Amino acid sequence: MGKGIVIVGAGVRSRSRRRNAGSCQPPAAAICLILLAFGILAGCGSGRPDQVDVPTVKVTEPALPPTPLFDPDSAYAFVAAQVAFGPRVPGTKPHVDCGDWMVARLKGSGAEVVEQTGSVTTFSGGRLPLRNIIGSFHPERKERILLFAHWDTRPFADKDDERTNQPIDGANDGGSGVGILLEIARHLAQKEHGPGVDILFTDVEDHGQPSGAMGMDEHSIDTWCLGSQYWVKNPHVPNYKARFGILLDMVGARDAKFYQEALSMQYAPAIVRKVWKTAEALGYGDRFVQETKYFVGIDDHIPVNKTLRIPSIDLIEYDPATQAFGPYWHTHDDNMEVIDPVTLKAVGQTVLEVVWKEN
Ligand code: AHN
Ligand code: ZN
Repeated sequence: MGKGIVIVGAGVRSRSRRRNAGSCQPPAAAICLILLAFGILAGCGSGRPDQVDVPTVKVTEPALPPTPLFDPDSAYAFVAAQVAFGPRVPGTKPHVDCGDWMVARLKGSGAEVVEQTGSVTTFSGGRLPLRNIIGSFHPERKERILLFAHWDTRPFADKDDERTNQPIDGANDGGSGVGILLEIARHLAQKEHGPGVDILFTDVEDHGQPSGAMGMDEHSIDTWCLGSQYWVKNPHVPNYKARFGILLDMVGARDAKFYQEALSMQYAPAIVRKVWKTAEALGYGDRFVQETKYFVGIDDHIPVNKTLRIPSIDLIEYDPATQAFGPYWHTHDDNMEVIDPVTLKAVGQTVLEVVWKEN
Protein backbone atom coordinates (compact mmCIF):
# COMPACT_ATOMS: atom_id res chain seq x y z
CA MET A 1 0.00 0.00 0.00
CA GLY A 2 1.29 3.46 -0.87
CA LYS A 3 0.61 6.80 0.69
CA GLY A 4 -2.89 8.12 0.22
CA ILE A 5 -4.23 11.59 -0.23
CA VAL A 6 -7.31 12.17 1.83
CA ILE A 7 -9.35 15.28 1.26
CA VAL A 8 -10.64 16.40 4.60
CA GLY A 9 -13.73 18.58 4.62
CA ALA A 10 -13.83 19.56 0.94
CA GLY A 11 -15.67 22.76 1.64
CA VAL A 12 -15.61 24.95 -1.48
CA ARG A 13 -18.44 27.35 -1.06
CA SER A 14 -19.23 29.56 -4.04
CA ARG A 15 -19.53 33.33 -3.77
CA SER A 16 -23.01 33.17 -5.24
CA ARG A 17 -24.11 30.70 -2.60
CA ARG A 18 -22.70 32.94 0.04
CA ARG A 19 -24.46 35.90 -1.51
CA ASN A 20 -27.66 33.95 -1.63
CA ALA A 21 -27.15 33.11 1.96
CA GLY A 22 -27.39 36.81 2.69
CA SER A 23 -24.98 39.07 4.52
CA CYS A 24 -26.50 38.88 7.94
CA GLN A 25 -28.60 42.06 8.04
CA PRO A 26 -30.68 42.72 11.14
CA PRO A 27 -32.80 40.99 12.21
CA ALA A 28 -31.02 38.13 10.38
CA ALA A 29 -27.84 38.93 12.35
CA ALA A 30 -29.61 38.23 15.58
CA ILE A 31 -30.83 34.88 14.26
CA CYS A 32 -27.29 34.10 13.01
CA LEU A 33 -25.87 34.78 16.46
CA ILE A 34 -28.39 32.49 18.06
CA LEU A 35 -27.67 29.76 15.57
CA LEU A 36 -23.92 30.26 16.07
CA ALA A 37 -24.41 29.88 19.79
CA PHE A 38 -25.98 26.50 19.17
CA GLY A 39 -23.11 25.52 16.93
CA ILE A 40 -25.20 24.70 13.92
CA LEU A 41 -24.35 27.61 11.67
CA ALA A 42 -22.93 26.56 8.31
CA GLY A 43 -22.60 29.69 6.20
CA CYS A 44 -22.40 32.84 8.35
CA GLY A 45 -20.00 34.14 10.91
CA SER A 46 -16.60 35.04 9.44
CA GLY A 47 -17.43 38.71 9.05
CA ARG A 48 -15.65 38.68 5.64
CA PRO A 49 -18.37 38.16 3.09
CA ASP A 50 -15.99 37.75 0.10
CA GLN A 51 -13.87 35.03 1.65
CA VAL A 52 -13.69 31.80 -0.34
CA ASP A 53 -12.92 28.64 1.56
CA VAL A 54 -10.26 26.46 -0.08
CA PRO A 55 -10.37 22.67 0.10
CA THR A 56 -8.34 21.26 2.95
CA VAL A 57 -5.98 18.63 1.55
CA LYS A 58 -3.96 16.57 3.95
CA VAL A 59 -1.49 13.83 3.02
CA THR A 60 -1.92 10.94 5.42
CA GLU A 61 -0.76 7.36 5.78
CA PRO A 62 -3.69 4.99 5.33
CA ALA A 63 -4.60 3.57 8.70
CA LEU A 64 -3.16 0.09 9.22
CA PRO A 65 -5.48 -2.54 10.58
CA PRO A 66 -5.14 -2.78 14.37
CA THR A 67 -2.57 -5.24 15.69
CA PRO A 68 -4.21 -8.42 16.99
CA LEU A 69 -3.99 -9.24 20.66
CA PHE A 70 -1.27 -11.73 21.53
CA ASP A 71 -2.75 -14.28 23.93
CA PRO A 72 -0.18 -15.15 26.61
CA ASP A 73 -2.19 -18.12 27.88
CA SER A 74 -2.18 -19.63 24.41
CA ALA A 75 1.59 -19.09 24.14
CA TYR A 76 2.04 -20.63 27.60
CA ALA A 77 0.01 -23.68 26.54
CA PHE A 78 2.24 -24.04 23.46
CA VAL A 79 5.33 -24.06 25.70
CA ALA A 80 3.74 -26.62 28.04
CA ALA A 81 2.76 -28.81 25.08
CA GLN A 82 6.39 -28.97 23.90
CA VAL A 83 7.66 -29.81 27.38
CA ALA A 84 5.01 -32.54 27.66
CA PHE A 85 6.56 -34.34 24.67
CA GLY A 86 9.77 -34.68 26.70
CA PRO A 87 13.20 -33.19 25.95
CA ARG A 88 13.39 -32.42 22.20
CA VAL A 89 16.82 -33.92 21.66
CA PRO A 90 17.54 -34.61 17.98
CA GLY A 91 17.38 -38.31 17.20
CA THR A 92 14.76 -39.09 19.87
CA LYS A 93 11.03 -39.83 19.67
CA PRO A 94 9.90 -36.71 21.59
CA HIS A 95 11.84 -34.64 19.04
CA VAL A 96 10.06 -36.35 16.12
CA ASP A 97 6.63 -36.08 17.76
CA CYS A 98 7.06 -32.46 18.76
CA GLY A 99 8.27 -31.55 15.25
CA ASP A 100 5.17 -33.21 13.76
CA TRP A 101 2.96 -31.25 16.16
CA MET A 102 4.68 -27.95 15.25
CA VAL A 103 4.20 -28.64 11.54
CA ALA A 104 0.51 -29.37 12.16
CA ARG A 105 0.12 -26.15 14.18
CA LEU A 106 1.74 -24.03 11.47
CA LYS A 107 -0.44 -25.60 8.78
CA GLY A 108 -3.51 -25.14 10.96
CA SER A 109 -2.69 -21.42 11.12
CA GLY A 110 -2.56 -21.21 7.33
CA ALA A 111 1.19 -21.41 6.71
CA GLU A 112 2.82 -23.14 3.78
CA VAL A 113 5.34 -25.46 5.47
CA VAL A 114 8.72 -26.60 4.19
CA GLU A 115 10.82 -29.08 6.14
CA GLN A 116 14.54 -29.41 5.64
CA THR A 117 16.02 -32.70 6.69
CA GLY A 118 19.62 -33.79 6.66
CA SER A 119 22.29 -34.93 9.03
CA VAL A 120 25.06 -33.08 10.82
CA THR A 121 28.21 -33.97 12.76
CA THR A 122 28.40 -32.97 16.42
CA PHE A 123 31.46 -31.83 18.39
CA SER A 124 31.96 -35.39 19.63
CA GLY A 125 31.96 -36.75 16.08
CA GLY A 126 28.48 -38.31 16.20
CA ARG A 127 25.90 -37.87 13.47
CA LEU A 128 22.51 -36.36 14.22
CA PRO A 129 19.39 -35.95 12.12
CA LEU A 130 18.49 -32.36 11.36
CA ARG A 131 14.99 -31.01 10.78
CA ASN A 132 14.51 -27.29 10.16
CA ILE A 133 10.85 -26.30 9.90
CA ILE A 134 9.76 -23.21 7.96
CA GLY A 135 6.19 -21.86 7.96
CA SER A 136 5.56 -19.18 5.33
CA PHE A 137 2.62 -16.81 5.36
CA HIS A 138 1.69 -15.22 2.03
CA PRO A 139 4.67 -16.84 0.28
CA GLU A 140 3.82 -15.01 -2.97
CA ARG A 141 4.80 -11.65 -1.48
CA LYS A 142 8.31 -10.56 -2.36
CA GLU A 143 8.89 -8.46 0.74
CA ARG A 144 9.46 -10.70 3.77
CA ILE A 145 10.10 -10.64 7.51
CA LEU A 146 11.94 -13.50 9.20
CA LEU A 147 11.06 -14.63 12.74
CA PHE A 148 13.13 -17.49 14.15
CA ALA A 149 13.81 -19.61 17.20
CA HIS A 150 15.54 -22.92 17.86
CA TRP A 151 13.28 -25.82 18.76
CA ASP A 152 15.74 -28.51 19.88
CA THR A 153 16.77 -28.75 23.53
CA ARG A 154 20.14 -29.31 25.20
CA PRO A 155 20.95 -33.05 25.50
CA PHE A 156 22.65 -32.61 28.88
CA ALA A 157 22.58 -30.33 31.92
CA ASP A 158 26.20 -29.25 31.89
CA LYS A 159 25.57 -26.23 34.13
CA ASP A 160 23.78 -28.26 36.81
CA ASP A 161 25.31 -29.95 39.85
CA GLU A 162 23.15 -33.02 39.49
CA ARG A 163 22.17 -35.40 36.70
CA THR A 164 24.47 -33.45 34.41
CA ASN A 165 24.29 -35.98 31.61
CA GLN A 166 20.51 -36.09 31.48
CA PRO A 167 18.60 -33.90 29.01
CA ILE A 168 16.76 -30.80 30.25
CA ASP A 169 13.12 -29.80 29.74
CA GLY A 170 14.18 -26.67 27.87
CA ALA A 171 10.96 -24.85 28.75
CA ASN A 172 12.66 -21.50 28.29
CA ASP A 173 15.70 -22.51 26.21
CA GLY A 174 13.86 -23.79 23.16
CA GLY A 175 10.24 -23.92 24.33
CA SER A 176 9.56 -20.21 24.89
CA GLY A 177 10.64 -18.93 21.47
CA VAL A 178 8.62 -21.63 19.71
CA GLY A 179 5.59 -21.01 21.95
CA ILE A 180 5.58 -17.28 21.19
CA LEU A 181 6.05 -17.79 17.46
CA LEU A 182 3.25 -20.39 17.29
CA GLU A 183 0.94 -17.87 18.98
CA ILE A 184 2.04 -15.12 16.56
CA ALA A 185 1.46 -17.60 13.70
CA ARG A 186 -2.22 -17.88 14.69
CA HIS A 187 -2.69 -14.26 13.53
CA LEU A 188 -0.51 -14.05 10.45
CA ALA A 189 -2.91 -15.40 7.84
CA GLN A 190 -5.08 -12.34 8.59
CA LYS A 191 -2.26 -9.93 7.78
CA GLU A 192 -3.60 -8.50 4.52
CA HIS A 193 -1.06 -5.70 4.27
CA GLY A 194 2.70 -5.43 3.90
CA PRO A 195 5.37 -8.11 3.81
CA GLY A 196 4.81 -11.84 4.13
CA VAL A 197 6.28 -13.51 7.20
CA ASP A 198 8.48 -16.61 7.47
CA ILE A 199 8.74 -18.45 10.75
CA LEU A 200 11.89 -20.54 10.90
CA PHE A 201 12.33 -23.15 13.61
CA THR A 202 16.00 -24.09 13.63
CA ASP A 203 17.18 -27.48 14.80
CA VAL A 204 20.40 -28.62 16.52
CA GLU A 205 21.21 -25.20 17.91
CA ASP A 206 21.90 -26.42 21.43
CA HIS A 207 24.19 -29.42 20.89
CA GLY A 208 27.39 -27.38 21.19
CA GLN A 209 30.55 -28.13 23.04
CA PRO A 210 30.26 -27.14 26.71
CA SER A 211 31.95 -23.80 27.41
CA GLY A 212 31.42 -20.58 29.35
CA ALA A 213 28.11 -18.74 29.20
CA MET A 214 29.27 -16.26 26.58
CA GLY A 215 31.21 -17.57 23.63
CA MET A 216 33.79 -15.03 22.62
CA ASP A 217 35.93 -16.24 19.78
CA GLU A 218 34.89 -16.39 16.20
CA HIS A 219 35.09 -20.18 15.89
CA SER A 220 33.28 -21.05 19.07
CA ILE A 221 30.03 -21.07 17.09
CA ASP A 222 31.24 -24.03 15.01
CA THR A 223 29.67 -26.74 17.18
CA TRP A 224 26.47 -24.73 17.91
CA CYS A 225 23.69 -23.44 15.67
CA LEU A 226 24.05 -26.34 13.22
CA GLY A 227 20.49 -25.98 11.89
CA SER A 228 20.80 -22.27 11.13
CA GLN A 229 24.25 -22.81 9.61
CA TYR A 230 22.66 -25.42 7.34
CA TRP A 231 19.72 -23.16 6.45
CA VAL A 232 21.84 -20.13 5.47
CA LYS A 233 23.73 -22.36 3.03
CA ASN A 234 20.51 -23.96 1.77
CA PRO A 235 17.70 -21.45 2.26
CA HIS A 236 14.22 -22.92 1.65
CA VAL A 237 13.83 -20.39 -1.21
CA PRO A 238 16.79 -19.70 -3.54
CA ASN A 239 18.33 -16.25 -2.93
CA TYR A 240 16.13 -15.83 0.14
CA LYS A 241 16.01 -12.25 1.38
CA ALA A 242 14.05 -10.58 4.16
CA ARG A 243 13.76 -6.97 5.27
CA PHE A 244 14.98 -8.00 8.72
CA GLY A 245 15.06 -10.92 11.12
CA ILE A 246 14.17 -11.31 14.80
CA LEU A 247 15.51 -14.29 16.75
CA LEU A 248 13.78 -15.24 20.00
CA ASP A 249 15.88 -17.15 22.52
CA MET A 250 14.98 -17.56 26.19
CA VAL A 251 12.04 -15.19 26.09
CA GLY A 252 9.68 -16.57 28.72
CA ALA A 253 11.31 -16.54 32.16
CA ARG A 254 9.74 -14.74 35.10
CA ASP A 255 11.07 -11.15 35.48
CA ALA A 256 13.36 -11.57 32.47
CA LYS A 257 15.00 -8.42 31.15
CA PHE A 258 16.12 -7.86 27.60
CA TYR A 259 19.15 -5.70 26.96
CA GLN A 260 20.38 -4.75 23.52
CA GLU A 261 22.77 -7.51 22.54
CA ALA A 262 26.08 -6.19 21.18
CA LEU A 263 26.27 -8.16 17.92
CA SER A 264 22.68 -7.27 17.10
CA MET A 265 23.68 -3.63 17.64
CA GLN A 266 26.61 -4.13 15.31
CA TYR A 267 24.69 -5.87 12.51
CA ALA A 268 21.21 -4.39 12.82
CA PRO A 269 21.11 -1.30 15.06
CA ALA A 270 17.99 0.10 13.36
CA ILE A 271 16.05 -3.09 14.05
CA VAL A 272 17.18 -3.13 17.68
CA ARG A 273 15.95 0.46 18.06
CA LYS A 274 12.67 -0.30 16.32
CA VAL A 275 11.93 -3.24 18.63
CA TRP A 276 12.94 -1.52 21.87
CA LYS A 277 11.03 1.66 20.92
CA THR A 278 7.94 -0.41 20.16
CA ALA A 279 8.22 -2.22 23.50
CA GLU A 280 8.49 1.09 25.32
CA ALA A 281 5.45 2.48 23.51
CA LEU A 282 3.46 -0.60 24.54
CA GLY A 283 4.44 -0.11 28.19
CA TYR A 284 7.13 -2.80 28.38
CA GLY A 285 10.05 -0.40 28.88
CA ASP A 286 10.86 -2.03 32.23
CA ARG A 287 11.61 -5.34 30.42
CA PHE A 288 13.26 -3.96 27.29
CA VAL A 289 16.16 -1.96 28.67
CA GLN A 290 17.74 0.45 26.20
CA GLU A 291 21.31 -0.43 27.12
CA THR A 292 23.90 -2.69 25.53
CA LYS A 293 25.16 -4.93 28.29
CA TYR A 294 26.43 -8.07 26.71
CA PHE A 295 27.70 -9.92 23.71
CA VAL A 296 26.13 -13.29 23.11
CA GLY A 297 28.78 -14.35 20.62
CA ILE A 298 27.00 -17.54 19.64
CA ASP A 299 23.44 -17.71 18.40
CA ASP A 300 21.39 -18.32 15.28
CA HIS A 301 21.34 -14.63 14.25
CA ILE A 302 25.10 -14.71 13.53
CA PRO A 303 25.02 -16.94 10.41
CA VAL A 304 21.89 -15.12 9.18
CA ASN A 305 23.69 -11.77 9.41
CA LYS A 306 27.02 -13.04 8.11
CA THR A 307 25.98 -15.28 5.26
CA LEU A 308 22.58 -14.03 4.10
CA ARG A 309 23.19 -10.43 5.20
CA ILE A 310 19.68 -10.12 6.55
CA PRO A 311 19.90 -7.57 9.39
CA SER A 312 18.88 -9.73 12.32
CA ILE A 313 18.70 -9.26 16.06
CA ASP A 314 18.76 -11.63 18.99
CA LEU A 315 16.06 -11.02 21.57
CA ILE A 316 17.58 -12.94 24.47
CA GLU A 317 17.44 -12.68 28.23
CA TYR A 318 20.39 -11.25 30.10
CA ASP A 319 20.64 -11.36 33.86
CA PRO A 320 22.85 -8.60 35.27
CA ALA A 321 23.21 -10.59 38.52
CA THR A 322 24.92 -13.54 36.84
CA GLN A 323 26.25 -11.47 33.91
CA ALA A 324 24.91 -14.24 31.73
CA PHE A 325 21.58 -15.88 31.07
CA GLY A 326 19.20 -16.81 33.86
CA PRO A 327 20.47 -19.17 36.61
CA TYR A 328 18.28 -21.95 35.19
CA TRP A 329 20.33 -21.96 31.95
CA HIS A 330 21.41 -25.47 30.89
CA THR A 331 20.22 -26.91 34.19
CA HIS A 332 17.20 -28.98 35.19
CA ASP A 333 15.62 -25.80 36.56
CA ASP A 334 14.78 -24.82 32.99
CA ASN A 335 11.28 -26.23 33.40
CA MET A 336 7.72 -24.86 33.34
CA GLU A 337 8.24 -23.24 36.75
CA VAL A 338 10.44 -20.53 35.24
CA ILE A 339 7.89 -19.64 32.55
CA ASP A 340 5.67 -16.61 33.16
CA PRO A 341 2.85 -15.55 30.81
CA VAL A 342 3.62 -11.91 31.70
CA THR A 343 7.04 -12.21 30.02
CA LEU A 344 5.56 -14.12 27.07
CA LYS A 345 3.05 -11.29 26.60
CA ALA A 346 5.68 -8.50 26.72
CA VAL A 347 7.81 -10.21 24.07
CA GLY A 348 4.99 -11.62 21.95
CA GLN A 349 2.93 -8.43 21.76
CA THR A 350 6.04 -6.38 20.96
CA VAL A 351 7.13 -8.66 18.11
CA LEU A 352 3.57 -8.87 16.74
CA GLU A 353 3.32 -5.06 16.82
CA VAL A 354 6.64 -4.66 15.00
CA VAL A 355 5.50 -7.11 12.32
CA TRP A 356 2.05 -5.50 11.96
CA LYS A 357 3.46 -2.01 11.58
CA GLU A 358 5.54 -3.04 8.55
CA ASN A 359 3.85 -2.02 5.35
C1 AHN B 1 26.27 -19.79 24.17
O1 AHN B 1 26.61 -18.69 24.47
C2 AHN B 1 27.11 -20.96 24.42
N1 AHN B 1 25.14 -20.04 23.59
C3 AHN B 1 24.20 -19.01 23.26
C4 AHN B 1 23.21 -19.61 22.42
C5 AHN B 1 22.29 -20.45 23.16
C6 AHN B 1 22.48 -21.62 23.78
N2 AHN B 1 21.07 -20.14 23.32
C7 AHN B 1 20.50 -21.07 23.99
N3 AHN B 1 21.32 -21.99 24.30
ZN1 ZN C 1 20.85 -23.57 25.29
